[in-house]
Amino acid sequence: MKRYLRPTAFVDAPFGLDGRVARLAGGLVWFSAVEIIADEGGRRVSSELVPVSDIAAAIAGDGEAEAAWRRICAPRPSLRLGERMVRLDQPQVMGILNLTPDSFSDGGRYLGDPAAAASAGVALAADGAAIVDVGGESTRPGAATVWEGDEIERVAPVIRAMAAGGVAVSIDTRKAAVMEAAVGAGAALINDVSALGYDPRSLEVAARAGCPVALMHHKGDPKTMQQDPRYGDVLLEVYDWLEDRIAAAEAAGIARDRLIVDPGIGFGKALRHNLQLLNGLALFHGLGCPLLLGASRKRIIGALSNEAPVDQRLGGSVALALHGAQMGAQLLRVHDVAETMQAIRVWRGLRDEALTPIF
Ligand code: 7PM
Repeated sequence: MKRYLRPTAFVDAPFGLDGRVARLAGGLVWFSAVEIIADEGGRRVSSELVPVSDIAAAIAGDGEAEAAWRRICAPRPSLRLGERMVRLDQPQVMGILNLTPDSFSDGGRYLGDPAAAASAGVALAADGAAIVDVGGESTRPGAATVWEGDEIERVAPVIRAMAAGGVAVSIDTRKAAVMEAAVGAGAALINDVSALGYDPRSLEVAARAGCPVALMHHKGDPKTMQQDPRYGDVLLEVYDWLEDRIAAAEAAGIARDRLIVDPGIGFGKALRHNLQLLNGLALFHGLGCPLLLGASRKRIIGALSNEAPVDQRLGGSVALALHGAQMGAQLLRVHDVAETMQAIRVWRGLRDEALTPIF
C-alpha cells in the first residue's frame, strides 16, 4: 500500500491556529487538512481527511509518507538562473516565446527575424516574466517533428540576444543537441516536455549543463497522445511517473534541488484528466520540487467555454493561472504575461493583507 498526501482545506492565515495549520512549501498559502489517499495496485482503496494537527500521528512509521510531508512543508530555495535568482516563496510567471513555424499561439510571427523575436522576449521580461521560455519545436498533438539543426538555428540567435540583455531564458525542447546549443547561447533552464525521456543523450547533457531542469509528464507521443488517453487514477499515476523521472534524473547526476515538476496539462489527457490534475494539484508538492503549471490557451479552456478558439482564451488562461497560484504552484507558464502578472499581483495583494497580523 502506498499513501499519498494532498494538502487541502486552505485557510486565510495562520494567526491563532498554532499546530493546526501548515504553510505550503514556504509560500503564501496555508492549509488545515490533508487528504490521505491510500492506493493498492493502482486503485484508490481509501481517502481520509486528516487535520494538520493529527498528521504526524496518522503517518508515523510510514517513511515514504513522512518524507512527502516534510517535502510539502519545506520552503523551496530560490532558483539560480545564470546571474539571476528567482524567489519561489511566491508565484512567478514564465512567459512563452514561440518560435515554431506553425500558426498555433503566436507561432510563425518572427520567422527569419531573430532581432524581432528577441525584442518580443525582452518585452515579456519587462512585463514581469521571471523567465522567458523559448521553443522552436511544436509539440502540439499531431505535429511533425523538427530537424534539430533547424531548431537550433531558430532558437540560438534569439537566446543569445535575450541572455545578453539580462533575461533569464529557458529552452523548451526534447532534443539533447538543442539543449546543448541553447545552454551554450545562454539559456539557464532546460524545459523538456518529455522529462528527459525522448532523446537518449538528454539526461547526460542536462547533467553536464548544471542548470535547473523542468520535467513534464506526458503520456504517449505527440502524434497520437490525444487519441483516447486512459488512466486508472490520473492524479496518482502522474505523481508516480514524475517520481520515477526524478529518480532517473538523480541517477544521471542531476541533483533533486535542480528539478522542477509539471503535470503536463493537455499532454495525453482527456478533459476529465486535466480537471482532476488541476483539482488535485497540491498533491505534487509531496515531490519536493518547485511546481510548474502550463495551462495557458490550452484546449481545456475551449472545452469548458463553448469551444472558444485559441485567440479567445485569455479569461480562462488567467483563471487557471490563479488556480495554480492558489494551489501553491511556484511557476506559471503563460502566453499573456502582462494580463497574468496583473492578476497575480492582485492575488498577492489579497494574500499579503491576510497574512499581516492585526493584533
Ligand atoms: C502547440 C500545442 C504548441 C501545444 C505548443 C503547445 C507546456 C510546455 C508546452 C507545459 C511545460 C503549449 C504547448 N506546454 N512545457 N510546453 N509545461 N513545462 O500549449 O504545459 O504551450 S507546448
